[in-house]
Amino acid sequence: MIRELMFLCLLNRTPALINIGFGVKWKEFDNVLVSKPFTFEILNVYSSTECVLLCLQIEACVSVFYRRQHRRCQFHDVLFMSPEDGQQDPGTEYYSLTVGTCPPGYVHNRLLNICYQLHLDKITYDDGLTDCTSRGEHFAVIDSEDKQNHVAKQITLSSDAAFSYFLDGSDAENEGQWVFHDGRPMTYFAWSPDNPTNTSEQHDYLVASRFTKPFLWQDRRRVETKRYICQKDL
Ligand SMILES: [Ca+2]
Repeated sequence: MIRELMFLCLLNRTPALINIGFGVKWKEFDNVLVSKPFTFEILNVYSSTECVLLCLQIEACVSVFYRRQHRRCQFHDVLFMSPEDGQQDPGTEYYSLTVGTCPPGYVHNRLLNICYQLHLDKITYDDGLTDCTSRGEHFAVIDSEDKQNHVAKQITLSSDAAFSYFLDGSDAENEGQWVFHDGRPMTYFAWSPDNPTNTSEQHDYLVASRFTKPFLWQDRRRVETKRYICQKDL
């Protein structure tokens, strides 16, 4: 619950924008370093501004940790949501990048052209979808292995991974014919072993399951409660 409240606080506050364009400074991470795998790092970077601009040049870069005392710029392809995961490291600053119409606080993977938020409250499919659509969004569309791998990594590294997430995709209209929210047929699938089950009626809704890492899919019922991911079209 504490983690969820902290996450909500992070989302509800207005991040401080630094004055060079696209970097959003996450003040909660000041002097905290999340020591989880970074994609790579560049040394002899003399300012956080330069670090953010370097991230901007790399499409896969979602966020950066800048360690002033070491002049070290570390690039991540995920967004960290809680400084609880980090360790004290004086002089560390954290920035995420959201470019164009992707709002601050969202995960923006520019390489995959996807902009989304993880929502850590557990609710039904209908309630989650209502929340997404209230902002003009939909559940996250996973239509490639690259997106599946990215989102699975984002879930694993940025939140308590012991929960499953609703994604976009359903075969409620025609059993076995999976379509996205806009009716587009799904052609990529990352089913868990022995899924889809269709063991009873209404197993028609896509879930990234905590039971089969890295968050492979199951067909679940809309009345179950899960976390969920909302995606904003760019
Ligand atoms: Ca079904």
